[in-house]
Amino acid sequence: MLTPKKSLLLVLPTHYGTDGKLLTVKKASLNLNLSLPTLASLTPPDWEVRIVHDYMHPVDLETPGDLVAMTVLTAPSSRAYELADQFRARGRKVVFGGFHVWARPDEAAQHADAIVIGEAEDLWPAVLDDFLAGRLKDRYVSAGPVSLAGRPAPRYELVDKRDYKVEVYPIESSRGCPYNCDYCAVTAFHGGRHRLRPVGDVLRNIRATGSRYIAFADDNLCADRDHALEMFRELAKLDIRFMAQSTMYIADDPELLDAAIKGGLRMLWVGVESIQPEALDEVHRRINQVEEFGRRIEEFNKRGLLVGTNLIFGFDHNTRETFDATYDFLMSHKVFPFLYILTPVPGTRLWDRIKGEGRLLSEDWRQYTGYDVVFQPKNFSPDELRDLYFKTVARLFSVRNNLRRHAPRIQWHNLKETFFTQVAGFAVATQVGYAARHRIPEYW
Ligand code: B12
Ligand code: SF4
Repeated sequence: MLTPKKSLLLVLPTHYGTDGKLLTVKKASLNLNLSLPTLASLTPPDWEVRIVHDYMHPVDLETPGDLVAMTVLTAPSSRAYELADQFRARGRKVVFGGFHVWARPDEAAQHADAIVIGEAEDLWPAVLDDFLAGRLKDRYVSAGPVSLAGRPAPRYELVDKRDYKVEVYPIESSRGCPYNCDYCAVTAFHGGRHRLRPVGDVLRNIRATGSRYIAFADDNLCADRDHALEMFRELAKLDIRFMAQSTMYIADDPELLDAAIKGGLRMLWVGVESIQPEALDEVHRRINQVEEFGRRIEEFNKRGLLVGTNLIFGFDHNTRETFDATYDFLMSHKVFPFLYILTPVPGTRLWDRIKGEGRLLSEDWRQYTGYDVVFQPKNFSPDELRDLYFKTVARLFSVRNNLRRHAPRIQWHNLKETFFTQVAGFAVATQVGYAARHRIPEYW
């Protein structure tokens, strides 16, 4: 007789927006979550696995699942705790993992039957075995950076494609980052090591998606030049289109940049973070040379790339003038800006400093979205900073500015070619602009 399969419910919790309401959307633009398809791929085949994205399908507490596991970042942690408490009140066992659990293990442990600190690869099968044997431990701690070689392909088929406007598959070619900026949790979490996946494994994963559209989840795709170049040359044989994050240094290396584009790079995210050198020094972001920004962005623009730039407001060196100067800079370079309010996330050096200086105003994680002010800024009141931020985003993403940025690059006679970047970019930009104008939570 066949034993019935055990079932595992994997949950991506949503978060609360700046309006205090739980954020739910009918459809989001892109699925970039890789944690749950990865966890599913590490789960033995005798388990039935289901993935729920709470953003589109607020979790039904009656959903079957002998075991419930959630991935927990800081902003969605309040929602994760709420859901876990309700599941546990119904007698269900809950396991947590992810960055917030690593940063705040004692807090997370109050809401779960077990927590996993660090990477899942070498621990997850043991957690499941312990659950089946009725001896789940309170805490599992990863022994250190795992090897990325020979890992199975993430199980994307468990994510409902209909929840997303553009079909794109997140893939990793490396983990960690060789740099160590004060506001970033990556280097501390990954133990300061930048690890590579063999190029053959990456290609195998890409082929397994059956899609041409890929988003690299790496923090810095080109941190290892030889690995990146080898991969780009192989990608060129697959006829795919991809988006990725890299430092701006790739602009200074035409051989690498051209190989990336030949391999299918169409949208590049770079961390500008601030156009003020003093602000970058303040958070020990030593890799950006402000005087080179314009030239480097032009290298990307002249090759037809859509350039997404992350920028942060709220540094001690920011003044009211910073907002207008940043607006002018971004408009003159026609980049696709993503703007955040500086947020001291637990587990980072920025958190230690702000807390140590007595400037932390809130430890309510619902506010840790990057769109709210949780610490006392130096040159503004929290309300002023919030106000200037929202006004700048709304200005940058006005319908007119969106059109000015995207329309010239759309090849109307060949929408298929530009769909992935310009048309999808335009769709995201419209959503961000709307959210900023109405000051409602944003999930793209
Ligand atoms: C892709 C990405 C996104 C995507 C998708 C996010 C998502 N929820 O999946 C998007 C663009 C939507 C996004 C948004 C944000 N992000 Co983000 N993002 C990333 C990025 C670059 C890659 C994540 C990834 O796919 N990694 C690969 C997977 C396989 O690794 P993983 O998720 O860490 O999972 C492993 C372990 O952590 C563990 N694990 C994870 N979950 C679980 C669960 C269980 C049960 C177990 C056992 C184990 C386990 O096992 C996995 C395998 O080893 C990371 C940086 C990074 N290097 O991780 C930042 C990062 C996760 N993001 C971060 C932040 C701050 C944000 C935003 C707040 C930014 C903003 N202001 O908008 C929002 C918050 C979104 C939200 N509401 O959750 C921070 C998180 C810090 C924190 N403590 O929360 C990170 C670490 C970046 C940083 N510089 O510090 N992000
Ligand atoms: S370069 Fe990017 S990923 Fe690396 S430490 Fe700085 S912010 Fe984090």
